[in-house]
Amino acid sequence: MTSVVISGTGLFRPQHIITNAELVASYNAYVALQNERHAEAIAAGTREPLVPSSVEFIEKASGIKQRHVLEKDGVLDPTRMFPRFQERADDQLSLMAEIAVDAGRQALAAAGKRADEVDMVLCSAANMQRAYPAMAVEIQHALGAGGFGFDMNVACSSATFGIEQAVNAVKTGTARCVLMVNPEITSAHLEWRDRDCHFIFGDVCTAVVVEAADTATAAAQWEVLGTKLATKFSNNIRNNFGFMNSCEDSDPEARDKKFRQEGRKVFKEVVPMAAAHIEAHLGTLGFTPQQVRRYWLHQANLGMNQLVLKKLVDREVGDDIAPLILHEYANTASAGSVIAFHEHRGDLAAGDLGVICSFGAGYSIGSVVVRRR
Ligand code: CO8
Repeated sequence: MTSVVISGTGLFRPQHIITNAELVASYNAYVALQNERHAEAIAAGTREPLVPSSVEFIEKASGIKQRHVLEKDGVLDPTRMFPRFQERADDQLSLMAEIAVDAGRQALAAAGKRADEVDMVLCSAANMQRAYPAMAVEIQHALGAGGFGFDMNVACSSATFGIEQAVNAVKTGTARCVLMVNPEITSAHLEWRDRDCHFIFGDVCTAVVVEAADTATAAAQWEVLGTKLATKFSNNIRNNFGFMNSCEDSDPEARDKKFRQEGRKVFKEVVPMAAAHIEAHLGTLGFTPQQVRRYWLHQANLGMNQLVLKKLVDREVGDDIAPLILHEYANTASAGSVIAFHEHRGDLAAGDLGVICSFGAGYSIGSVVVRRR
């Protein structure tokens, strides 16, 4: 069976940063405006006043300190609270494709590959900018890649599920070199006016090159020893935005239909699932969790990652075993574990074992066990 490697990764990081202090100041200005607007109803007891957000809560509950975003003025404007993007003509590169092309080029350069050597492009993300033509086909075209491309979405597990599709395509001979990209424009599908979740997400794009070991020339390669995917239906993280919304005649005053979650339930239910999933996956490959040199975990919540690791290795571990990127990037949906892998793998030695693992909506869990060559 063909041995398959990850030979390069890339990361597009938007230039704008929103700190927790900026975010909370804007949210609290929105709260003051709303409470003023509805002062009579609040005084009459027919409406609950909105409650301010706080930096202390955000940092304690999540570990997030800031987030990168593609556009910040619109998000921070208390009379708007979502990014301001210029609509582009059909003959211009779309925004999602633009950030994917940037990350994709970096990954190809790291792998020492030309775009025309790529014969499969996978665009795998929690939301697509449009239904069709597939984002992956536009990215394939913009890069000058060959073969074919398609889109896929498994929310926060889109990247690990994408890596498995790439690995299988190379193993079966469907493709020789796959570029898998995760453009996550979370700022456009976050309800910034919801105190429970306004702090959670940030924008980025990650890219991964997967190819047969016998074609790989990169100095550092990561052999994929195995992949394991699992899903279990849950309503605790949902995005009801979709093409049928305009036919449903819903209440125009109702909350934005995009991201919402029962954060506590997700935390409690997903932690044991993720730990058991990783342990079982390692077991099928003949390894124990203690033998893993590094875990590049999904980046949703600091406490969540600490608990997953505690269940796995029965002790507290630090950044050297499970690096965190959450404080800088926030939750970047499917890109989080790939950012951790991109930024924190250079110090590992040949033979070292690592696990890339995502968990999120669906529920979905994906793990990729790799060994440095
Ligand atoms: N400021 C101050 N106080 C607040 C705030 C705030 N902003 N928000 C809530 N509070 C208050 C609450 O009102 C509550 O008060 P009380 O105790 O008086 O009722 C108290 O703080 C505690 O609230 P919570 O129970 O909600 O707080 P938690 O400690 O549970 O922390 C978290 C909330 C951080 C959300 C936490 O539950 C968490 O991280 N859970 C895991 C979430 C997770 O992993 N989700 C996966 C998400 S992503 C995914 O899979 C797909 C996403 C696709 C992309 C979408 C892009 C937009």
